[in-house]
Amino acid sequence: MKSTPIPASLFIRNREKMAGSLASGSLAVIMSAKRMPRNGDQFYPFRQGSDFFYLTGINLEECILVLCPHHADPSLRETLFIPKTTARSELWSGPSLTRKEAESLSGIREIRWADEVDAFLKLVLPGASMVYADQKEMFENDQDFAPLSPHITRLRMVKETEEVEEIKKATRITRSAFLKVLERAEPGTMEYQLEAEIIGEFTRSGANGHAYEPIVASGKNALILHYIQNHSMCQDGDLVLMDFGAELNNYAADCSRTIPVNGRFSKRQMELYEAVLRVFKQAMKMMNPGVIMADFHNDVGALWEEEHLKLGLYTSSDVASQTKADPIWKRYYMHGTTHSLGLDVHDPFDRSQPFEPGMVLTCEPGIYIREEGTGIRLENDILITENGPVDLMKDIPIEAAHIEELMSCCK
Ligand SMILES: [Mn+2]
Repeated sequence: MKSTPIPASLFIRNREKMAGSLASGSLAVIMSAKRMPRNGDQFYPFRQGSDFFYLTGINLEECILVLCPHHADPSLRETLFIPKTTARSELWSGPSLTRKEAESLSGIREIRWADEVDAFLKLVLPGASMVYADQKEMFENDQDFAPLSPHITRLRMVKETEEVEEIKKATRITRSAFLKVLERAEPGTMEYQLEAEIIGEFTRSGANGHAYEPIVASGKNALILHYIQNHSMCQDGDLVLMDFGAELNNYAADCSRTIPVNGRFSKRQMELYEAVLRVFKQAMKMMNPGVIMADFHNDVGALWEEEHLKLGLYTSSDVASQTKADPIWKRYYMHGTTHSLGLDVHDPFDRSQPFEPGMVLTCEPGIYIREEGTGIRLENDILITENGPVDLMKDIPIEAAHIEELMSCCK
């Protein structure tokens, strides 16, 4: 990790919460992610499994966490197995984690070598009332295992202060990357050159990299919701929609901004942009405890209906003939308004549950008009609190006039 590790107190608390949610006398086995082969002797960059990281703070492959939270012998309640460094692995990859380091990162006292796990499981499995596993193969083929993910999902939905801090750091890096983009964008710039500004700033700032494949979509490309080719030239008079976010200590930021390539919104672009910004601001205000995600999305759809009418995209007689199953606003707004954010850019979330203080959710309305070849989306990360929504990206320029000013002054 390039950044300061998260204090072990977070992972200790996460395991305590986990223990409270598991059946009495049960045991849980959680595996680290594997290195994924790329080609020949090469591997994709390693990214720890989010559930494993949530419970351990460890960024290492071939690790296994065994929790027997209610075991009579306290020394068997939490055991982390890590791979032993060999002379060969040390020569090629340098020293791996020592047991002392694993202990200080995770707060787990019992750190053992991975080759001891079989013997350990033989010792603790027979007494377990139930076994939870995080690997699908295990609980799908074997009825003796129960899936762990519903329990972790419930916990991961509400963020601890340390987690919000990491997300905030990721949003700050994302902000600097956006400022670089504003300096660089002009007619003739390639979309991938804007992407280069983003990754350049992420790398300089010590982020892991992108939290997800960035979208840099100029002109009509913005109509392709998951456009990631980023290979077109940004043309004078077009907009460029960007959806990007840094990952820091495995925590994601998720931001969308749409800017005029030449630094000035045309009259129509401004009308559309202001509509998206109005919906964004109103939608954000609705993000309060107790709200159900699907209702929130429909309420934002109703805001859109009003804006679409004002923009002349359809008429009130079109509105009168719409059906509840197929609301007319979906013509120009096809994606959801929010998702949970955390260790994953689309963090696990139980959509039947209402918003609660401590949740971090995106707010991302957009408009996509095929007839006009225009797509605009604005997206910030919002912390739900008892005292109303807190915009974690309020410092990332979003007002049209501010964007224009920044684009003119840095040219
Ligand atoms: Mn998003």
